[in-house]
Amino acid sequence: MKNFDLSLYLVTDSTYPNQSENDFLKTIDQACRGGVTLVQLREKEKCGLDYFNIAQKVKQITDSYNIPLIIDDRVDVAMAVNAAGVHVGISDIPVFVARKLLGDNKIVGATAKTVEQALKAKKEGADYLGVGAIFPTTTKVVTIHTEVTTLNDIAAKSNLPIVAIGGLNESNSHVLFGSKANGIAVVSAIMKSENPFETSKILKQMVVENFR
Ligand code: TZP
Ligand code: MG
Repeated sequence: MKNFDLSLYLVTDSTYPNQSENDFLKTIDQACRGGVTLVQLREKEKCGLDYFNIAQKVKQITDSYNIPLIIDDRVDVAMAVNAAGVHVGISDIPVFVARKLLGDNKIVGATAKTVEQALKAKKEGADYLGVGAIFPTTTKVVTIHTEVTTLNDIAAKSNLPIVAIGGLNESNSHVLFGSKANGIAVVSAIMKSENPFETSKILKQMVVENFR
């Protein structure tokens, strides 16, 4: 069954300088132990083989914590490692195609920066929407600023679960308290943390106590 919790959604980054593969995997492991509820493997530069290989390793970790693994962009990689689903953006395989390829039992997430994009994603079969960037981000991404009011509008009109993304951390996520976001997606807050276990624990508690 398709069952997922957007409370604390870790999006990975394996491209930091001086980060070995082992460091990368250890960070994900610690984050899972700290309370992350969903993991998205996000690789923008890897070839298919390297994406597949790292996805298999990350899947071993997420499986051991019973946390769903989402693959960014690549439906083929998601299928190849039997991931829980895929996340697609505006320039990726369309939501309806991802849905057709993966079937109804897999999670298809989509990026939406406007109500129009959100309604299209919903119509095509998206299970949740990633909305942002709420704050400026240091993570390599092409994005635009999204107001919390826009996020609320997207949630109200699409009636889909929403995860907020973009520059979020423990000192600024309060802007989302009382919003229609179901949780936060973070890259650097956890991936760059000295203690990903503690950071995840703190973020998780904050979301559980203050989000809907
Ligand atoms: N989409 C919108 S902002 C973003 C993505 C993938 C990056 C978020 O990274 P960080 O480090 O949490 O700001
Ligand atoms: Mg994408």
